Amino acid sequence: MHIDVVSVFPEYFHILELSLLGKAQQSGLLQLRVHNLRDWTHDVHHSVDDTPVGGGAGMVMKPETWAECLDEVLPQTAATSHAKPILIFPNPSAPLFTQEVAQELSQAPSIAFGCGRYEGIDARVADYYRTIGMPDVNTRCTLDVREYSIGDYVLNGGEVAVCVMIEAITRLIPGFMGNPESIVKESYTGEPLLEYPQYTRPTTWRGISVPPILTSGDHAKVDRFRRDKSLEKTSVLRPDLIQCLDCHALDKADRKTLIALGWNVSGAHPVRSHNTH
Ligand code: 6GU
Repeated sequence: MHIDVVSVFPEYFHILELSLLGKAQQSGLLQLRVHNLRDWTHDVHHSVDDTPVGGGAGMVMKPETWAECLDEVLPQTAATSHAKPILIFPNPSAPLFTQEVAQELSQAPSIAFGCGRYEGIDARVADYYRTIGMPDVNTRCTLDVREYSIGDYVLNGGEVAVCVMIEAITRLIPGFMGNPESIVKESYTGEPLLEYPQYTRPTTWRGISVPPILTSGDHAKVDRFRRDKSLEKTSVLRPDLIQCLDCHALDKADRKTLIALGWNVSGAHPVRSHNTH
């Protein structure tokens, strides 16, 4: 996968050289290029922002600098594939970036990210690349322009959000993980349940023992125990995820556990029964 990132703080992306992401870059599985937006400024102060038209607090990133930069960077992003290039702007006022989105984007041959700072980028930039696309006559095509938020809180800029997105996307590229099985059972892949608690040796530590079933050697019982712990944990911490489960996809034991946790499972999706707190 080829990833281009544009930011006024390219240093933020040094963390992507660590651990598995660093290895993926060394092996060529991932090609990451980070561009400094200020390289496309022409004034002595390398200014990239201006006051908002219509008034208000803060600064807005100027469209000219972004466009000069993207006109040069995007054809490089697109060069590696015939697919419609994807351009993503992190934005706290956008749809949520979910595991499903990460899964879809992990199939893309190339992605570009444009990190806004301050009050964001002039809104015409995303609109322009969505409707008019890239300028080069040979590569002229519209882009798949998207905006995503990583959660309901505000960060100072898009850099950290883009690091999060890149990590979530690239670890799903086939061959990225040493052990691809560890992805299969994770929270949010497939059925959206939180993961059961994990333990390692010693089986008793500071007087606290691991649940004895886990050392029984009975794999069916271990699987059931873990499944029940997942359901229990999700019911307490993320009841919204339980409400999304498909009751018809639940086995008998799942239903029994959910009923005991205070859910009615006779409809299409679980609903809270009245006999609970
Ligand atoms: Cl994508 N950007 C910023 N600045 N803040 C955020 C965010 C993105 N997602 C959540 N908060």
